[in-house]
Amino acid sequence: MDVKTLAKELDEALLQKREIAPLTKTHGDFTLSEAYKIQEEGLTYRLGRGEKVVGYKMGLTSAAKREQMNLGQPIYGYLSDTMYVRGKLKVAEGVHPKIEPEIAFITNRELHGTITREQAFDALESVFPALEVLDSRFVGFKYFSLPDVVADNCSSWRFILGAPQKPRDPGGLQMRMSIDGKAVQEASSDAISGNPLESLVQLAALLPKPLPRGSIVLAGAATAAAMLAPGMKIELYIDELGSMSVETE
Ligand code: OOG
Ligand code: MG
Repeated sequence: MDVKTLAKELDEALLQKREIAPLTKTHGDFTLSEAYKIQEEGLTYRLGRGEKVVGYKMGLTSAAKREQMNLGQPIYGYLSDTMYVRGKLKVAEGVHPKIEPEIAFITNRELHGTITREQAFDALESVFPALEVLDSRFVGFKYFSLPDVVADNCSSWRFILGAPQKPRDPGGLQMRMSIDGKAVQEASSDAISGNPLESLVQLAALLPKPLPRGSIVLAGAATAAAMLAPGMKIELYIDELGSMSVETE
């Protein structure tokens, strides 16, 4: 298993909008820590193209997501400035994108290592309703292993933030995602590890280096993701945090 070869294969698939077989199928098994090395190597290509890291995403923090992907533990990936969508979401720029309801934070201090939920709360600069758009590089977006997903930056592709809200406990909030006016997914924010603040606790513990102040953090989806097509309007309503929407083309 060569970290550079695998990272290059994923990066080319990303640039060419091409599906590839799961890396563990073509190159044999590798460990989760090797997978994070592939993820990091992949990031160097993107930094070389001028992208900047603006934060991190947590994934598989809800039982609904772990069941949808048949994978078992929370993982993280990076978010770059070019992944942040402010206008319409262009579905054709991806392979088979899916959207999911999340809560996001911006942090007001550096975080690293073991922190409590209270310390995570004190580190909130703002809280947002957020949508993550996933797009796996792997065929059919399924039947891959945890190391495959982590190497592929945890399927992260685009994200959208609603209006920033003052720091508040993000637990116990009802979340509803609708597509073209029809509710497609609904859950309490507690579906995210019991409280979305736990995602910040988990990220600080998992990251090998400090999480910088001012980072955007996606807490992970509260429900399974929904397939996207051009011409859709996706809305997310979260109690106390308000509504946001994005249109696809
Ligand atoms: C892995 C990424 C999971 C989440 O919010 O749970 C994720 C995947 O579903 O491909 O982003
Ligand atoms: Mg997600």
